[in-house]
Amino acid sequence: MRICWANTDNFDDADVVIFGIPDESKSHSLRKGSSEAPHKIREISNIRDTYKRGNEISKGFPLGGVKRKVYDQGNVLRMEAGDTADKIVSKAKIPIAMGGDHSISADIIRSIAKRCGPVSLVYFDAHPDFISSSTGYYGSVLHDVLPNIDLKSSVQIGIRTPEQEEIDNIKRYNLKVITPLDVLKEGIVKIESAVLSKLGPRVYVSVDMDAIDPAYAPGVSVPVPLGLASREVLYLLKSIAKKGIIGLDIMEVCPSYDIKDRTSHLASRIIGEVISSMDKTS
Ligand SMILES: [Mn+2]
Repeated sequence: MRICWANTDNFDDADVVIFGIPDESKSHSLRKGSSEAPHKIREISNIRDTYKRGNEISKGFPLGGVKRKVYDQGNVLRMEAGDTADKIVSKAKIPIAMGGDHSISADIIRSIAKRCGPVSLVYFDAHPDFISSSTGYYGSVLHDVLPNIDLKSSVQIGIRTPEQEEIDNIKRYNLKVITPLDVLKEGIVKIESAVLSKLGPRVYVSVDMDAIDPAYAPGVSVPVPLGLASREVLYLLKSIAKKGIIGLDIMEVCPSYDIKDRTSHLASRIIGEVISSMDKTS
């Protein structure tokens, strides 16, 4: 099954290539099931983001439409994620990866940075994932990719439950962090300009769905209350996508803990909206 935004069966024709990584082996969460996310997001996108009249099936597009050519190449193994992203970027296409646990992002970022140079990382997450005393898992992503990102032009958004070690690392590396309360206080337009003005020429966006409040996204591996509203994340994502991104991932959806598939539906819509905004006009 392909995600409903897919509109070409030909990799070579595509501007955007979507792939899934159904793997949660580097998660420490007691809530198992993020490996089910790629399948569930595709399934829900075909059920909820489409409308049926008799035998006719029509998609519920973002208002700007989806003009880019989108190819869904199916799922790959964790060990193939880096090479898959590299192959897509090497053909000047934009990869969109669906996890799986968040540590997969490290493989993708490493491989894109190797080809294109250090990236400006926009990291939506409730957790900084900036543990350095342990590596190669979903809590150490930031530390694992330090050589592959341009810290000065990187930012974390949605952070609200750092461990002491992570607070120390944020200070030590002078990483820009925007909390949900910052967004509330400053307002989304001010936050938008702060983020956009920070970014360099190569922007990679990683979305841990737990950045969003569990009221909107209950089906995640490590939920934390007091998060961002889904529209705040969407507003920033669309704005960053308009400026231009080199790649995107959507991680940590956990369908087995979801309520009526609303988190998978949200992930599907976010993917459609981001692709729509790549055209700069919508
Ligand atoms: Mn994370």
